[in-house]
Amino acid sequence: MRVTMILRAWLVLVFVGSLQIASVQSAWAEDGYALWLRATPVQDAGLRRAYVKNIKAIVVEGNSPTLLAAQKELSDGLAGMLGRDIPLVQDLRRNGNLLLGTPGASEDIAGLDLPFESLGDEGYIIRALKVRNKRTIVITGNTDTAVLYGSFALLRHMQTRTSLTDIDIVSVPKIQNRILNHWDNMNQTVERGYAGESIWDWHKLPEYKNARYTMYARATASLGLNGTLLNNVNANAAILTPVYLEKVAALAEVFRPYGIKVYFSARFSAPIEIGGLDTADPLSADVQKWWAGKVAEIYKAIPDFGGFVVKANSEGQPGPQDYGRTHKDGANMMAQALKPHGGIVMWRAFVYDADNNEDRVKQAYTEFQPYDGLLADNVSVQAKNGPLDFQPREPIHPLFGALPKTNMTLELQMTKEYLGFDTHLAYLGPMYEEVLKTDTFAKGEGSSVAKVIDGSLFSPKLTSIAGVLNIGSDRNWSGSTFNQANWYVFGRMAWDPYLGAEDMATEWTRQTLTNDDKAVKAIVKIMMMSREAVVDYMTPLGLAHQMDTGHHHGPGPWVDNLGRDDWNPTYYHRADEVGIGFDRTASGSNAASLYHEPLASQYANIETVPENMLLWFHHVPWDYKMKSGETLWDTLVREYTHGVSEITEMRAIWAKQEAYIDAERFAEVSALLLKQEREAQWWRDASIAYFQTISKRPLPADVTPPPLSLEEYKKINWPHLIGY
Ligand code: BDP
Repeated sequence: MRVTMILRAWLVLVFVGSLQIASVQSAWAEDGYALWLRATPVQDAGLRRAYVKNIKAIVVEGNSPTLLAAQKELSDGLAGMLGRDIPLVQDLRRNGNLLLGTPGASEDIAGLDLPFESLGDEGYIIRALKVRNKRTIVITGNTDTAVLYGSFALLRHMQTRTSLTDIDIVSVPKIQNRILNHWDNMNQTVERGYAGESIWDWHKLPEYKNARYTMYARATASLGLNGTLLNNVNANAAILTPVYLEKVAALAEVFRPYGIKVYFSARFSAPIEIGGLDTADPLSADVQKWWAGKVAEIYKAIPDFGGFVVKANSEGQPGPQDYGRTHKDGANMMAQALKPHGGIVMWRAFVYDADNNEDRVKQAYTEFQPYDGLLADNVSVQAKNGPLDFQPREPIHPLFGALPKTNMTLELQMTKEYLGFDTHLAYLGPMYEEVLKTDTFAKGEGSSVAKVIDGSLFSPKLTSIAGVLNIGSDRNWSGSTFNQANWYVFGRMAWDPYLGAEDMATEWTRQTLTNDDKAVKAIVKIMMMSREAVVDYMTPLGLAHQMDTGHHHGPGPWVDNLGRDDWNPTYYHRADEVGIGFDRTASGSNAASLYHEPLASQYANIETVPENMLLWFHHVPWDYKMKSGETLWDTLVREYTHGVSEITEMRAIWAKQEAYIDAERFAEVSALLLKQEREAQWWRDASIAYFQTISKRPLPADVTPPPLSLEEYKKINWPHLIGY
């Protein structure tokens, strides 16, 4: 009896002690480095007891590096959450087992009645059941990588404090290639990067592998992403040289256990720059031979290499058109080199030409649509979500739904080049959801972009999604706490493009910030308001590309002197004494006609176009009556103003969360929201000051006028910004 009491007291001490260690550790770690992989102690005693009852021991059937990684995630995560070590055992205990493995390696698992045939290579099952009559939670799939994904999913389940009793999850990725795109230069700067330097320390590789690489792989795999493009699409051919291949091989070794393949941006003129040829013409036999040899060399160093992304004949990059050839010729030539090794080419559709006067948002369609059915089956056309360039809001790219016989990759941007860099809080989940849910009507109603991308609409051979990442050497990875949520939501939606933005915000908040129900609700509210607020104070009602030159920080609607017409904000807003907006109907560029019906007519008709895209498609008189009954001019002013007041409200909501958030991140977010409010005000004031000189109309009576003159706003400039 006494022995039992002493034992109990000791256990309590150990438990409390480990909780304290865990919280000291987490207090130390709350600088954001741990991302959403924080396994903090479960405070609810009942839930904790239930977890402990369900998981008393871990059994791993197999010893591959991937399974060891899965086991380590579970051991560390469970210890953090439950305050005790969960032993790793060889055999199933009486009850409360966590059993990991594939049916190929485990007889016990092979004997279970589970739907393995529906899982493919990466899908997983987590199910509470009896194995040899012992209560067990099994995490399984057809490959060790699938088991790793399932392990992360179980931890996510517990980090969001969901019950494990009767857990039954079957999850299969809907898109095959789920790829992060780094726009990282070889000198460690990052194009459009606002979170420090590139995390790839090329100088120290291959000898020194920074611990960050493993952490990066863990975070990436925890979301189910399976590829990473290491270098900027404005590519340097150096990455294809032996010195760098050795460095990349070292990175690939770190990533391999986590199921992550590496990809390169391949510079089209590499045969000249590093190959000693005098041409990069895709139809030249020498060029073809060079690429075939180069690809073989890459696969020798990195046997599971994923393939190339190519930005060609766009913004000054070399490409097949330099030799009178086409994108099709270029893409198919590279595809041929990769084909014997199982590699793929993602050929970017972000093309527009200095000598082409066609509306920029039509050019990619004009270039690529005629190639439908003519591209090799290991080529995928990679198009940005909208036809212009990652603006706060754009309609979908008309190529989605226009290439039924072509593989397509959707490219999203996590780095907020046009949405306030690292400082403005703009959760992009709602934008991604808006894009994915948009109906292309390519095969009648119900032909969403998600269905184009996941292959369920046209059954392409490859399905892919890419996201331009927002991380760097900053301790918190993304330059700000909330920017981490964009990496998170991209990854989760890449796995399943039908997931909801709000659910993902909730998941992220619970894992990253707090599990207090009220605080979670408040924080998710802020997140869900944020992107629309940015749209309102930067580019309301379908305006686009109003950012200042080059760096894209702050307003520049007056800019009209750049080298190309379609780099100027004035080209996009077209404000004159009559009205504002870009006529993309039949009387203008007719870009609306590139969409399938009924979308084309809906956009082309000023009465039916969604108001949030009005000025994208129409040149609208200042006095046009909006649905609210107010004029366009008054509405425009109100939208800008509303954007600012949304940030004020977000700040007020955040201020009330102090008790639930660690001091470091609370202070950081508070400070950045203040900066955002000031900059939103600047955006609003400068934009109104400028457009009023053209509309020549008074502001609505209840609206505060901008405090400075237009000339003063024009003088604000930022000569030392990073990221471009
Ligand atoms: C634009 C960026 C530029 C990129 C380009 C691209 O301003 O830095 O190189 O997109 O996607 O948004 O190629």
